[in-house]
Amino acid sequence: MNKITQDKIYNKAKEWILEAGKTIRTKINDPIEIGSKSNPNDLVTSMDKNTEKYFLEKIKTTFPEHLLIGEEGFGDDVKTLDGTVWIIDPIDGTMNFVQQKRNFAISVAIYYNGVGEIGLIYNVMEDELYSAKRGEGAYKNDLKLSRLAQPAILEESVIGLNHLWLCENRLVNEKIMQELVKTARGSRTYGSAALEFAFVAEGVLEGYLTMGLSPWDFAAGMILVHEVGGVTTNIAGEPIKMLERNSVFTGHPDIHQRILNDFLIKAKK
Ligand code: 2AM
Ligand code: CA
Repeated sequence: MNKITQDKIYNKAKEWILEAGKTIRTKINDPIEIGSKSNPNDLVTSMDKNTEKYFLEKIKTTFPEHLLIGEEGFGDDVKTLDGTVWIIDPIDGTMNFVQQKRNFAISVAIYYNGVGEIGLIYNVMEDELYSAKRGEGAYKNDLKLSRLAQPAILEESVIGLNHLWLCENRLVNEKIMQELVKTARGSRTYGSAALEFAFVAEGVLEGYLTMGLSPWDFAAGMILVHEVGGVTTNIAGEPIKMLERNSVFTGHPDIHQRILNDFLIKAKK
């Protein structure tokens, strides 16, 4: 994608994500319809659906040839990443949105022929926009993110992971995961994959591990992390399949390598 096209799409995506976030903030205390999807704790609300429809309408009017993959299914039935494809999670961290009215994000990624060109993650209630264009680094609002340029060691790092990793589960040996938590300086669970990716790009989390994410949860975050020199793979260290559900491990390159070698490879069931 050439620079002029990249800038044109970026400017629109930024305008729309800020506008969508403003609408959510305005309506944050209105009554909402809450339903569930794959399991009783996998929530969806009228706000998720309306926000996705807002992006669909804007994209199809402004860029009729672009395709959309959206969590709530209003977009296109996309089978390949040929052409320009938007991958959107209208609300990432829906449980936080419902229960806490904070700690959720809108995630927007734009891929061109399979290459991540633009990543935007908007922490709606904090009014903090994480953004990246391919080849130009990543920003939190106007601040360029650069903490991943410094070396990192696990003993002084904070790692994001869901507490279910530490309970009996089918993917990893929980005892080894408990050792990881004890070895790191601290662990955190924020409940929004997009925000956890943004925090890795910012350098306030040195790593984030999760068992199962869909393209809309990781598409923008991977671009942000890549732009600051971070690494994203599945928990076996293999490349992410962009159109499938994957386990995901993203982080500072030093921490990614250490956790993979010293913990994840041994923990695999
Ligand atoms: P969501 O809020 O957009 O559904 C919660 O730990 C994180 O995992 C959120 O980013 C959530 O995204 C994501 N997630 C992915 N699949 C999920 C599922 N089946 N149930 C709940 N959260 C899921
Ligand atoms: Ca969502």
